[in-house]
Parts: sequence; structure tokens; C-alpha cells
Amino acid sequence: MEMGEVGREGQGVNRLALNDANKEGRDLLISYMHEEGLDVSVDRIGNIFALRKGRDSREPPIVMGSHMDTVRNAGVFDGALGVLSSLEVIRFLNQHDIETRRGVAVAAFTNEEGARFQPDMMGSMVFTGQLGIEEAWKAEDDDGVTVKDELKRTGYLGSDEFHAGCFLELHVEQGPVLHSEGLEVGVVEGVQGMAWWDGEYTGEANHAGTTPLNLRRDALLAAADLCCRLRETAEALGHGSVATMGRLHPRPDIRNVVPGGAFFTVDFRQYESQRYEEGQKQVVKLIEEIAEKHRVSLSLEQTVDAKPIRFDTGMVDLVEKKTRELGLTYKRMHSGAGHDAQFMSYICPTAMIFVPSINGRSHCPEERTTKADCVNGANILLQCALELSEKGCRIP
Ligand code: HGY
Ligand code: MN
Ligand code: MN
Repeated sequence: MEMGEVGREGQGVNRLALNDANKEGRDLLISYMHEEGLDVSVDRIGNIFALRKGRDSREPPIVMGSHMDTVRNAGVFDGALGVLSSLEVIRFLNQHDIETRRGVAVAAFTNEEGARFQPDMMGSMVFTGQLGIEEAWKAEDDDGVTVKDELKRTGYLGSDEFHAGCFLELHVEQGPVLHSEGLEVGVVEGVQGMAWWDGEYTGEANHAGTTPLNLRRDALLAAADLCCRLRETAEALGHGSVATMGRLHPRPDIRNVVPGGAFFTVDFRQYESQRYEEGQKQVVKLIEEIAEKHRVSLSLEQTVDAKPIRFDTGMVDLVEKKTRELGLTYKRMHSGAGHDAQFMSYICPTAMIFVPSINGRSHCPEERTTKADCVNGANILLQCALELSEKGCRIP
């Protein structure tokens, strides 16, 4: 709740990646980490790692965490819950003088949301070698400010290296499944694929009173058509496919001018690999067909292609076992949102734990999870970390 006040703007929170409030939140996080006597390091993309050493320093640590950036007008749980509950696990170990064999660490990844700089999950992509550091540094926000400039300005352009043995991320579900089914925990088996595009239709700006309908090349009309047809495409693809136009900016944005330009974004998601690839092809075909139909030109750039992933079965089974031992109700499920864990799964055994989002609300100020559910999630993290730190990250 203290972290949730950092970046507060009215009802919501604004800690967009690498803005002043995000810096303030990171500084506060690091002060908590120092209070626990942890070794804090920052890498080249600004990811923060805090290590509590184990008896055996040859083995890479058990890493838990998530992200500290938010979307605009956000709630307080998305990301922060995973980071702060991981720190709570370490506090518990400290308070009870529990020595672990392997080290235990907290990670806070940079720019998970992608609400300011694309791609999202930038910190974990760079950390896992899925995105080059130079490319990440060059990413610009809407005002042309780069990630590297903001890392420097906020004091988070580090140079440390860090290694992870395995990764666990506690997160709010951000969807309605657990709340509506009255379950306490989601044992997450995988994450659906997510593709993002930035597009621009260019037609011809002209007078709204004098230009007959049949002579118009209305870029906004094309984008609006696309918005409706995307929904039909997702419905036709089925199997849980979703497609969203989240941004749409007409140019010149004047009431009596036929819009000559329209910038738009498309977000497409699907859990099964083949359907994900097929869906991407259909979305691109649709965007192109609509340009032709409305006689507008198109520029299109894909900014994200995060493939569907399945988590390590040993790790998922461990989360399930600990959930059951704690007497909590649960279901195995996959994630509809993207998470840093999906990239961590490329380099080490990884799993996620979901706790319910009340009414399934997230990415909005109404995002809520009960304290009891947060405690349940942290207890599962603790139990998993204790077992992993003794037995190792490769669970047969
Ligand atoms: O899923 C999302 O849109 C977010 O970037 N994690
Ligand atoms: Mn998140
Ligand atoms: Mn989010």
C-alpha cells in the first residue's frame, strides 16, 4: 500500500516505465532491500536484483519477482505484488534466521508493461537474450525520448551481471476466472502468445462539407472498419483468440476535416502455437485488405511477437503441491496477460502463481486483491523457495 502511493494520480497510479514515479518506486524498493541486508545489483537495462546469499555460492540462486512499472491510471497490485511478496519471503527468512543452501533473490524487471516503450517485457527479454541491449536502449516513447536516456537520467543504467537458477513469479490473475469460480489460487501452466503492431493508414485530408462520400479517402473510416473486423476475425479464429485495437489517433483530429491519417495499434493473443501463427497471418492480411478497400496506404510495423510458452512441468507441479499442502483451493490455468516469467522460462525452470483479482479487474484503479489472497500467494512462494533452495532447480 505504501508503494501504491508512489506515482498516485487521483484514483490511479502512474509509474510508467522510467518516469519520475517509477524511479521513486525503484529507490524505495532498493531501500527495503538494503534494510534486509541484501546485495543489490542493477544490469544494463536497469533490472534490479537483490541477493540473499546461501551456504553454497557455486549454485545460481532461486529468483522470485516481477516488475515495478505500471500502465497509466493503474491499480497497485500488478507487478508490485510479485516483487514485494518476494521481498517478504526474504524478510521471513531473515526474521527466523533460516539459512538456505542456495541463495534466494528478488528481481524487479524494467518496463514490463510496454505502455511507454515497446516491446513490453523489455527487461526480461534483454536479461534472457531475447532482445539485444542496443535495440532496447534505442526504443523511443511518443516524445522521442529513448530508454537509454531515461535509464541514465533516473540513475538506473547499471552494468552488473546476474544469474538465475530458476524463477517464480506471483501475480494477480488480472482476469475473472479465480474470482468467479471462488478459487484461491491459479497454478499457471503457461502464457498465451501476444503479437503487437503499430499501423498507420494514410488517405487524403479534405473538407468535410464539400467532399462527396464516394470521393473520400478517409483514413479513420478504414481504421474504424479494421476495429470492427478484428473482432470478427478473432471470433472466427475462436479457441480463446482475442484481438484489440487499443489506440487510434486520427489526423488532423479536427471535426470538419476528413481524416487524412489514422495511427492505430493491434494486440492479438492466442495460447496454442499453431493458431497463434495462423492468427497473426490473418490479422496482417485483414489490415492490408482494409487499406485496399478504403484506398488508403498503409505502413505497418510489428513491435511484439511473444510466442506462447509452457512452463517447466516440475516447477508447475511444485507450485501445485505447495498449494495443496497449504490447504488452498486452486485450478491449473494459463495466463492471458504477458509476464516476465514467460521470458525467464527460456533460460531456467520457471512457474507462476496467480491470486484472484476481484471482479477480474486490472490495468485500472479498481484492481483489487484481498490481503488474505496476497498472503496465500506469498506463502506458496515461501514454501517453493524453501524446497528449491535445498533440492535445486531441476525437479525431475
Ligand atoms: O499483457 C500485457 O499486456 C502486459 O504487457 N504484460
Ligand atoms: Mn504485470
Ligand atoms: Mn500489467
